[in-house]
Order: sequence, then structure tokens, then C-alpha cells
Amino acid sequence: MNRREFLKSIGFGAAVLVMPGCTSAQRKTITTGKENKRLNFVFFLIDDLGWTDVGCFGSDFYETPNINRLASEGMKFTDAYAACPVCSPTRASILTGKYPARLGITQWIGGPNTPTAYLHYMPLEEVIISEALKEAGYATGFVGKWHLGSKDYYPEHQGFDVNIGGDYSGAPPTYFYPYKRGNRALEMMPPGGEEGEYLTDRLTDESLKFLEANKGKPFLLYLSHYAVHTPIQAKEELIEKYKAKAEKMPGIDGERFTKVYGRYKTRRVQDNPAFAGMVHSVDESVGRIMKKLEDMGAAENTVVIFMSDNGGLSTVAREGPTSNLPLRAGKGWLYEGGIREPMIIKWPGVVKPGSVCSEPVTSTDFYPTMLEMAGLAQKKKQHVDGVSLVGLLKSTGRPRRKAIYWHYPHYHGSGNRPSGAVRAGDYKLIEWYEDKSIELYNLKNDISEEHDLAGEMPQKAAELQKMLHRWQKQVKAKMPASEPRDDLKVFQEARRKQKQ
Ligand SMILES: [Ca+2]
Repeated sequence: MNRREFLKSIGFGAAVLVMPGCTSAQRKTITTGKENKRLNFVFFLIDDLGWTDVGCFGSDFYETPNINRLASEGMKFTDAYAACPVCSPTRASILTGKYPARLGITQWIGGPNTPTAYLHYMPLEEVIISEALKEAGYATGFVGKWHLGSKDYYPEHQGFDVNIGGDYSGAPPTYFYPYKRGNRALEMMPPGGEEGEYLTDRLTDESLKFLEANKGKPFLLYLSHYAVHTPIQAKEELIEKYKAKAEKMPGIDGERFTKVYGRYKTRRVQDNPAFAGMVHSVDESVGRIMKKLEDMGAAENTVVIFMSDNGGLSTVAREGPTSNLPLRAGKGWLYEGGIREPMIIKWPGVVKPGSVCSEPVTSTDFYPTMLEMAGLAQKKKQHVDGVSLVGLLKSTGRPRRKAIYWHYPHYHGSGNRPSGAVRAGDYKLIEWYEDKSIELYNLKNDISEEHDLAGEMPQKAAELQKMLHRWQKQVKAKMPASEPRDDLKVFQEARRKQKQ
């Protein structure tokens, strides 16, 4: 597949580009209010799932029929972003409607506090989306990965009636029952389970129980899968299935990796059978939940959202499990591979099935969107960085926003250095904090960020850099301390030892 074919396959074709915003939607009235039928929400948050890690966003190796069906029943966002290229900050941005820089949660919690100190928990004072919905009478269920602070900050203290499996950690010790390794066990798992049980399946089982228990009530199910984060572990039969598929794939011409930065390389192909098995199990989870909604008679009254928290893990010193091509780099970077996500929203009766939206949107936007969908008052002092996407979903208007911003003042094991970025229209600027050097890209012509335009278009670059600096001041973004190199040295040292 060449790039044009690829872009076409993910809905980036000419028809979408000439039409700003989104393809038109049916304008039916939703059935709320009089019928006393409140809109339910199921929010699938997948961990480390890259932009091209599902079939409907371009993968021809991973099989995701259920996620593809969700896209065919809803709206696919081609330019949707995570607010950060690592876990915790994006998670906090979804729940609070605020940029990670404003919250001060700029790093994955547990990660190095240098060169920039960050907040290691999501404050209880934040009135998060679960609290807003609970206040409005919703049953609220949290299942899966939390990674937003220690015990006092767990989901049950943040407006969730139920917390299954959500603890301080960013990854399970293992994906297999009893989810223990050495001294470390996944907390908050209810009793039960058996040998061979797989975490993604178990979290789905628990979600089905939550849905069953809350039949007839308005509900929010926030199913935050640990998958497809490391450790890369899948069910044996799925590994075998994808091994056989990988063996039949045409040989890779040339290197398995493409160079990104010095010794950090990004994977060229998607061919890892265990990773494919993990994606497969996530897809089954989506299918089982959708079937349950249908069986309960709730499908027509339930909004289903599908999102990931950062780009696919691809750019690492050792071999990364996936490839984000044609996007540059992966998790940990502010290049598109680190932040662009396969986002889908199904809103029955409102969103035209199979529609595609190319408007840039970001993870702070879910909060005001969900409130507006539910017919609830906006909490303007809370979700200050989010804009409602309801106009896009109904094709009645585009959000009034000039730009989307990122702030990641940290080093990352993928090779990233402290940086910030802004996207305004088709242009994106990245600033490297160590030396204030910049790169400018036109994403419409150059989705792979291969042609730095900073030299050719100094005025555009200066304009975007000024916007970025103004925003940093506005949100009081913490910048790296003046001597920022310590943890990079530690990382490089560890790498050197690994090589020996
Ligand atoms: Ca993640």
C-alpha cells in the first residue's frame, strides 16, 4: 500500500479534505427528556494503542472486526490527539477536561521527577467527569487501569461507585491470573478467577456484571484496559494464529527499522504476534460489551467512545512491539506517532453511521462533550481546556479553537527530549526545551513530519512559537530546571550496560 492508498483507507481521501470539519450527519432528535431515557456512556480507553493499530485506521495485520463495526456505526476522528505522549497526563486530561500542563501532571506517575518536578496524583478537588455524572444520578463504574495516584486518590474517591482493578500502577505485573509477580499483585481485583484467565477478558467479564447490575439506570462504564501496554503477553492460541499470519507476510525489503533520531529507531512493520493477540482481545472486549448493550436493549441509548492514551510503543532502544507508520516515532514523543489516536464516537440516532471527521480534537474535549450529550449543564470552571464536540458530531458547527497544545518537559525511554508543541490548522511546531530549537511541519502535505519548514517559513514558525509561549505562561507550565541532564545520563548508562 502506498501512502496515498493508506491515507485513503483511513478516510483521509479528497472528499474529506475538501469538506472542512466532518461529513454530514443525520439530524434526528435524540430520545431524552420526555421518555425519561437518559443517555448512557461506555468509554473504552485503551493503553498505548497507536493510531494505526486497528483495522479501520489502517492495520492489515491486527484484526479488529468489532472496533471496525463501531466505526461503521459512528464517527471516526482522523486527527484526534492525546494531550500527552505518556499515560497518566492524558488520563487526567480526559477525566478533568484540563491540559496536563495546567494540572502539573506532566509525566507518567512514578517516572523521573527530573528535569521537571510534576504532581504525582490527580487532586481530589478536581470535579472529574464521573463526579459530574454521578451528581446527575448516573451509576458510575471504573474498570481497569487508573495510574493517577496512590490509594487515597483511587477511582472510588473520585466519583466512581465501583473500582475494579484500578490502582497506582501503569501496568499489570502479568496479564495472567492471579495477576501477581514477585511481591507485586494487581490491587482492587475482586475475588474469583482461575488458572489461565486473561486480564482483558476478566475486565470485560466484570464490566458485563456492572452493566447487568445497573440495568434501567443511566450509567457510565469507564473501561480502561491495561492492554496493550507492556508486558506484551497474549493468549497462546492468539499468538499461534498471528504467528501463522506473520509467516505468510511478504518479506520486508531492507531494514526492519527506520531511523528516527540517532540510535533510536522506529519499527517499520506490524508483525508481532503477541501484540496482535493483545489487540485481538481488546477487540473481543469491544464486541462483547456492544452485544451486551444490544441484549439489554440499551444500544440505541448508549454513546460508545473509543480512545487511547498515547501513541503506540514503537521507538525504543530495544525492539518496540508495534509500528505507527506513516506517523513519525511513537509513545514518548510529540511527533504524531506519540500523540495521534484512533478515536471513534458512536452516538445512535445522531451521528451518521460511518462518518469521518478531520477536525483536530484532543482528549480534554470528552468532558464537555459528554455533558452536552447528556443534556447536563457545562462545568465551565472545570473543563477549561476542553471544547464540546457535539457540533462536529451533529455536523452543525466546528469548535471555536485556534490551536491544540502539548507540554512534555521530560526525557523518555523512547529517546524523547523535553519539548512542547502546538498544532494550528495544518501546521505543527515542536520546540525542544534544551536549546529552544524548533521544527515546523505542514501535516496536510507531510503527515510523516519529514520536511522541516522552520527555515523556509520563518514567519509561520515565529507565529506558532509565540502562541506556544503565550500558552505556556497562561497554564503556568513548569519548565525543566536549568541542569536537566541527570536522568538522561542514568538512562544512557543503563542502555550501555544492556548492550554489553
Ligand atoms: Ca499509555
